[in-house]
Amino acid sequence: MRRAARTVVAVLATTATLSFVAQPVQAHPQTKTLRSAAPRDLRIGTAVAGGGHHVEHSYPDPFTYDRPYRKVLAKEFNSVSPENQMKWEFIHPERNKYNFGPADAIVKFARQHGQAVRGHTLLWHSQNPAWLNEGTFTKAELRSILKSHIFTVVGRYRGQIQQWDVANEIFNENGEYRQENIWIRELGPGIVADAFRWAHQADPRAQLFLNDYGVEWPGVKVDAYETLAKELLAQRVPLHGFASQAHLSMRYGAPDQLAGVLQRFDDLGLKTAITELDVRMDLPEGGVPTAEQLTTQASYYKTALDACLAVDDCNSFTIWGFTDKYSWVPVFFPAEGAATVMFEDFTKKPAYYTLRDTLARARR
Ligand code: 9MR
Repeated sequence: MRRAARTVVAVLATTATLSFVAQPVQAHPQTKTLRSAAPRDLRIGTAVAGGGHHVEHSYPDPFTYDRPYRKVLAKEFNSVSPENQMKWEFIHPERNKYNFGPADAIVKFARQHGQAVRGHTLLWHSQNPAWLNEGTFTKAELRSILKSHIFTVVGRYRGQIQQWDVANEIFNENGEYRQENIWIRELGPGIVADAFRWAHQADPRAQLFLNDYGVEWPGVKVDAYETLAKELLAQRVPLHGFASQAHLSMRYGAPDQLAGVLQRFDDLGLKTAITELDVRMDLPEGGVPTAEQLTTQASYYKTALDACLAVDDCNSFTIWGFTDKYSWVPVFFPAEGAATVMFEDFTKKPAYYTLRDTLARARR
């Protein structure tokens, strides 16, 4: 379908050139924002800043209190992913206590602004609460804790979450199950299938995903996911998608093999998605990226978007925050930064315009 759209654009462009159309000024009148430029079958998303590293900063919760931020969030995106607000340590801080307020607010905002929500995440090794990490539980108890968490959280937002990252980062760089994942270590890898089954029972309409970083190029990690996906599908486990987070660094080159990776999962009948794209760079002294760096960054963003556009069932393209003001990158990679598509004052970088133009061209 997207191929057909490109043909139409080409034909129109030819016609316009030949007949010298009087008012060519608004070549893409629909291209004012990312969401309005995008093909109708592609959601354009962002992480919604809050929790996690933001807690260490002196600013108040960005999603709740930064009005200009909220305005851009509503205007530019038609999908949102809670950056931390649905993670275990945030939403389930004590064994018998859930903290739904912040996640509820995001889901409500999304409803008001015609946005889909990507739920993140249910089974992960990181950002688990102390009561879970440090508790002493039997295997049966752990299993029932996970099951009841999934039924409670997925059930609460039943019908309101388009895609759930059910299993996040379950393999290490060698393609082995991560032993620091409490669920896998204590209950064995079979727990992954159960998590998908429980999430599906709790919300039969949500699309259920495997999600990871370091899968932008072929290698043992991608192989591990492909093998797992085949196994789960053969067992009729409700797995619907595979997602590449795509946290990129200009140190390691453009994601020029991403389309091929996504295609392998599309070939299995799965949906694919880009879920956490950002492109960090080594900042010069003074912290301001050079024009050349911004151009290279834009080209990486475009390569990632092109990969998604090239694959039939890649219907969700999410960047991990849209402004450097709140990016996680400088906190975790002190020498690097400027990873998002807008500067701290929300002015747009070349990466923003490149994404918008590429979306507009791909739109039917
Ligand atoms: O952006 C998130 C940041 O606020 C948290 O402090 C951090 C802690 O692990 O997690 C960040 O988000 C991660 C996401 O949930 C999973 N993939 C990697 C992301 C960047 O670390």
